[in-house]
Amino acid sequence: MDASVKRGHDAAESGAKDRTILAVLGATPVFSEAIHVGRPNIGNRQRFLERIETMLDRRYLTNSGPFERELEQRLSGMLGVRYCVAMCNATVALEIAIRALNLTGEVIVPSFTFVATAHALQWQQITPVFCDIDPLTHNINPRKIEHLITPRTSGILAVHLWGRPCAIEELQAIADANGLALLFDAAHAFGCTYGTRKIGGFGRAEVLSFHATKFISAGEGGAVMTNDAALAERMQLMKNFGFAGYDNVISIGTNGKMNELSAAMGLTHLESLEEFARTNRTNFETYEHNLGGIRGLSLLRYDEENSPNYHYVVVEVDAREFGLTRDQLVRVLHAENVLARRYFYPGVHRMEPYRSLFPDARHALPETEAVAERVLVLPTGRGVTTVDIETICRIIRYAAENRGSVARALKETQQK
Ligand code: T4K
Repeated sequence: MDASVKRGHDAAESGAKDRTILAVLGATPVFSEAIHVGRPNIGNRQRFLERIETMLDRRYLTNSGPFERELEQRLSGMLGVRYCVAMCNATVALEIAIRALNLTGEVIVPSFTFVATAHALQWQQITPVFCDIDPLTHNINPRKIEHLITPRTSGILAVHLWGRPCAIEELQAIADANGLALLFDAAHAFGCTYGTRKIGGFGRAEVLSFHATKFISAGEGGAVMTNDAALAERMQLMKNFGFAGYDNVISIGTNGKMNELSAAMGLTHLESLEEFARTNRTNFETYEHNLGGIRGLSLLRYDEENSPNYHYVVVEVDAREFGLTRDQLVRVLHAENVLARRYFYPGVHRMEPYRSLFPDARHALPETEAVAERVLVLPTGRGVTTVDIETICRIIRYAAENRGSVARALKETQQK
């Protein structure tokens, strides 16, 4: 029996269903092992091992190897985008795309994202100018962009958060009207669409992540997708120190190459894409069914029209209605070994170096601040079972129903 399946059975058999007490109220944690957000999806082991054998046989481990090139071709074909430049991770891919696009000065970016989005700019002395989000979509709010544009602004870096596409047309119109480059951080959006068009082909370029915790993983990995031949060529050079051939360096560069081990894993996981998507969807529906009717707790919905990958199960906690704050609920879940995450708390503007550089940023980011206090990401993927999810939902429901005693117990433990 798969470890996670066994764990689910244990939880069910140990009476999780009828538990009248939570770990924060003194009971034994319902899960004996931690349940993580971001447990990697693992594809066909045999196919992966065969590829590793092939890699060893041909003694080609990195530097534009056959698997890396095959992955680039597969991704271009699949997403209908002319060029794909595979990289070692999405952070370096963002840095290289930003540099190859000649972005300078200031770039407008949401603060409600993983810190890498802003770091990729600041790392190269480009100022991230934080823009507020739309509280419904959690994506950058196009209506808040124009007043942030200054003579130093060179681009907009938008994020398709949770795999839900940004307001792409509005963003493109603003970029065009102001002569700005539009770049997308599509780290969450692999396999998703904007209506009928696949994410990957919008703006000047889009950046994908194949980190271990992502929908399709290469262990570590990323890629930049673009329809611009000259841009793709610049990025291919930049990811390999600027080498155009033996002993011939023709541009500034770094080491952004994807190694063959990662490419082999990426290719293998691509073959399981539909299976992973099905699991994510079933998990999402299990959460939807079991969290229904809990006051003050809302599950972030996906629009079928945009072919969601359902890779993130995101809930928002309205503390007044729910009776506990999001952070109190996190403590309840962590006590049960359910390591729910507060992505992307507290907002990049409250992390260093941005907190020191822009101490007043929060005044212009009211929606970011509010959403960062409400959001909680729950475990999904193939590492959790339906029974695990039902148990997690029961914990949440029970906490809501016993909010008074839970709040008192949490206060007492905090005072100790
Ligand atoms: N843009 C956006 C919008 C992003 O979300 C990200 C990355 C990037 C850009 C940059 O992409 P990359 O350069 O990474 O390709 C994690 C990931 O490290 C990060 O890739 C991801 N976003 C972010 C949302 O989540 P942490 O700091 O939360 O990771 P960590 O180590 O806490 O891992 C999450 C959980 O997953 C752990 O509790 C344990 C579990 N886990 C993790 C790994 C790596 C496993 O069970 N096995 C594993 O192998 O950032």
